[in-house]
Amino acid sequence: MRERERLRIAVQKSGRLGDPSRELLARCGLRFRESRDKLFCYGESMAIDLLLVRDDDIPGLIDEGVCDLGFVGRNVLGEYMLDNPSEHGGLHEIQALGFGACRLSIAIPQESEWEGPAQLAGKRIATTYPKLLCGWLVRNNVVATAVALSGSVEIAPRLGSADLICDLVSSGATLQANQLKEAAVVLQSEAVLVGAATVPDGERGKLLKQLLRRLDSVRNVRASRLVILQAPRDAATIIAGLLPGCPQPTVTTIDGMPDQIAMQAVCSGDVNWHHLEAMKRAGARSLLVLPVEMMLA
Ligand code: PRT
Ligand code: ZN
Repeated sequence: MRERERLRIAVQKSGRLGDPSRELLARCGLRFRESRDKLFCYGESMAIDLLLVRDDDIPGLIDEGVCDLGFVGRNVLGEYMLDNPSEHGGLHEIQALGFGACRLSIAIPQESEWEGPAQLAGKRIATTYPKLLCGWLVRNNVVATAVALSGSVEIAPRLGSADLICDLVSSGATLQANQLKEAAVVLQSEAVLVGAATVPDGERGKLLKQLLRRLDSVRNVRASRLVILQAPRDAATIIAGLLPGCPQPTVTTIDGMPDQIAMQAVCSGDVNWHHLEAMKRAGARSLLVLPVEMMLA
């Protein structure tokens, strides 16, 4: 069989992760043409295509070599990896993507007190993530039963099929609506980029590395701000020390004002009013904070 030359990424078709995943790829400069059945997107700007699928299928598609990369929740990836110790060299989380944050948590009835893992002994816990739950129970020396369900976990206690639940939580509103409360976090999750443990050879390998560099850059840009200011020359060192993220600022002279400087710096992380006020007290003026659109080191 001829080696596939185009890189293929598995993305959730609909649901919580579909849109943010595709937005992130668009920010990396990738443009696609969707097939009529909306299951395949042909990469027009680079030889990178998308397969639009259910999130649960993403780890398997990479494991089988159908796709090279995927955007999926750490919860889905973690459960798959525990369930399928791979014959194909394994999958790995390449990087966290900063969206889709949630927790896989054990929830107990609102009226119960949480006294620690030991109180779960002998209980039946309904979950869609039995392997992750069992791992947590073992690590906490608790003998309890994971009742594997494919959905509607939160109603299991009312139906009598379980005593407690272990489910994904973000705002906590669903737990509250079911008279439950979060007791212990089994896994902190968010969307992650997953790939095979071995990088493909040839053209696909080059594309993969190029895409990872762009994803890194998009992530850095998101967390970066360009700070521009003017200040007396003798305050420059103090002001540079107040810039968040310890950047190396560029300092230039201002024509006709030998005792004044202009400074600009790309700061990583949050630049807030507190930072600006501290710089102003140190002598800075004409302070500007701008978002960064693109960055290539
Ligand atoms: O159809 P497909 O199988 O592709 O989608 P799906 O229905 O299985 O997945 P989807 O789109 O619901 O979730 C995809 C991924 O988003 C999950 O695997 C998580 O990694 C992540 N994610 C982030 C969440 C949540 N937040 C979340 N809140 N997944 C599910 N929920 C559920 C939660 O279990 C609760 O029942 O949403 C409900 C509301 O949460 P609260 O706490 O805000 O009330
Ligand atoms: Zn799913």
